[in-house]
Amino acid sequence: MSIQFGYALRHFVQLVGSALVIAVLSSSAGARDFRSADVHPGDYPTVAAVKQMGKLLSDQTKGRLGVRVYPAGSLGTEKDNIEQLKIGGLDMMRINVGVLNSVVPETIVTVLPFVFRSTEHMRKVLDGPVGNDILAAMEAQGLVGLAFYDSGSRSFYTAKKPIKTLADMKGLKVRVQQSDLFVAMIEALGANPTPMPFGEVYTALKTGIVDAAENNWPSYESSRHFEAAKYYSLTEHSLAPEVLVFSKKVWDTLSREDQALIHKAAKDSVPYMRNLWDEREIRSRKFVEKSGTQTSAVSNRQEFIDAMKPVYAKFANTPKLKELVQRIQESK
Ligand code: BDP
Repeated sequence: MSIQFGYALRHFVQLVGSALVIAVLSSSAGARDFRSADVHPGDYPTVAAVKQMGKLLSDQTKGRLGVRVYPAGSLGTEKDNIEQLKIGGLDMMRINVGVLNSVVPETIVTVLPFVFRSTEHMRKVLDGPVGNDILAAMEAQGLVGLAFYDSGSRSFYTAKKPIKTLADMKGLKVRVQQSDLFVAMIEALGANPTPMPFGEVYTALKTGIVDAAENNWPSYESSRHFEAAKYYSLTEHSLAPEVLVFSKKVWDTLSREDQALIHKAAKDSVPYMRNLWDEREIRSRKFVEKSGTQTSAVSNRQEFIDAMKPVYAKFANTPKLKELVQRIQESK
């Protein structure tokens, strides 16, 4: 037997073997666990909430349907997950809207700087008709939007010195999500954006590839970015939420009843998530401040608001997006 043939045979046996394992696992007791991806670790509020969604679904169907979360980026980056979802190689994902901006333009309006006046305003908008319209817009892109989760507010953190004024942003190398809107926001502040996946940020900060990044308290804490960038400056420039998205390819194979149950379980996990979130924001902040993080306010938040305004015209650039922005702003 030639070496190549031996190798090919072994490879074939391995493939058949793993296919059998998957078949056996997925046929156990007739139960079906939808696979859901998340970049955060097991104890993060988004992961815990998707597990809760799975529990609700399993209770409703007496164990026939459930959700299995693959945490900590074990199924790849968020960008990879979008592609996997589109082809039906993955059933579900919990993802930040930022990465969806180029795929579903309607998500842009939820990322725009300072578009939400408060957490309350954001929750109200996303729970209402505007939120539903954005979720519905995903369908045209092969995605089924199920529900929004909170992600708090994003602020900048830096390795060398705190950001106190807009001038401090000048020339700073800032990591952003892989989103053109985030890139433009950083440019509008006079800094240099570097888009990269979440999993690469810790090393980028540690090695000086970037000087800064921006995120909410829980992500800053759980990713241990606080070890590499100890100045956290409260710009609170975006409340870009999290979203639960199902693969339309897979969705279309399910009965209407099962689709409704999945939808309901997702929606019902939202209050559970928000409780975890509110508690975690406080805990994460306390933890990092105890570990050396120095938090400061910016001296004039208005200069950040004014500097970032031009991105509205550039990104909310269709009648549909303009209308969504207006509805957000008019919502009390
Ligand atoms: C976190 C989001 C996560 C993003 C990450 C990022 O929960 O989905 O991947 O930010 O900045 O807040 O990439």
